[in-house]
Amino acid sequence: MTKLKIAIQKSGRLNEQSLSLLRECGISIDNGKDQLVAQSSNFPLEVLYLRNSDIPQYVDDGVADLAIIGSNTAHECRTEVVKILDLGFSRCRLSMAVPRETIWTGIAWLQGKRIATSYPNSLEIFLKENGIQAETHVISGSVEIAPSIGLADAVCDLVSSGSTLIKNGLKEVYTILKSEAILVANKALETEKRALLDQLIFRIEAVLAAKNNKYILLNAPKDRIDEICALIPGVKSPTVIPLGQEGWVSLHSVVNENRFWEVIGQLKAAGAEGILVVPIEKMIR
Ligand code: PRT
Repeated sequence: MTKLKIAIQKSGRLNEQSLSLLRECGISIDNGKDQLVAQSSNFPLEVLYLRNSDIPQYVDDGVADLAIIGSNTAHECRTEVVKILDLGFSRCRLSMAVPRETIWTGIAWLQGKRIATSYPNSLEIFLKENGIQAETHVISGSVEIAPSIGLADAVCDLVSSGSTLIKNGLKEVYTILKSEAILVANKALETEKRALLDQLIFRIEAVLAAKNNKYILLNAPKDRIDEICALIPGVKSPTVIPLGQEGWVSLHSVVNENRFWEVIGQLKAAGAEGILVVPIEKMIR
């Protein structure tokens, strides 16, 4: 039987949320501790647990058909993997940071400087695009200490909360790229695997759409229905159900998480009452 092989980080920041996404897609994985390969009992899927930085090469070589990696890793590794979907977790950015007391005058400040990084390819692309000649020092970990030990004038590193930079007396001065977890695939999947991938994409999209939307129920005066429906048009159109009380209806719809607070204010102003907001488990458009 044809199976898809998906590579997931063995341990680290991406591991837990990658597995939890598969679980939310209804895929059970026999997850024996310290296993390098695990099987799904209810979907033709094999999980390969690998180091994050090795994953793009395995996908490029076809050892794995798919993978979940940070988009920064895809950018850093010079491989030809195909991005399938943004997954919306493990958000971070690759940034330039300099000692706090530095008077940063813009990218040109980097001219002739020493920059420490674990991401030399991404840094090289950035420097080239901006016509900067600088000396790159490749360090595999704790890049943030490089300026304080006199190894570099600046660092190019991943930042999420920014607290590591602050603790090390650095300030973030320029974002080179933004990153989040993505699903990638080998560029030449055979037809049967492509069909399995389509099934997986369908499930992931349903999970992501549910996370990004809320089910909303409210009571509205009958004469304000059009105004309120225009605020929460939903997937096709809202459901309108008459209430026992004359002149009122109950209105059900779906609202995007990003617009939620803005819309609630507008709904109240339009006369909506008794607003209930409920999470959605899966959403298929
Ligand atoms: O060993 P292996 O190759 O498997 O792992 P790795 O060292 O590449 O991975 P890991 O687990 O550190 O990171 C995996 C992925 O998580 C990265 O490729 C990013 O896509 C994503 N990610 C998200 C991050 C961060 N946020 C992050 N903050 N990766 C690293 N960091 C580090 C950063 O390097 C710095 O040391 O966290 C520190 C900064 O964090 P803040 O919160 O203090 O700003």
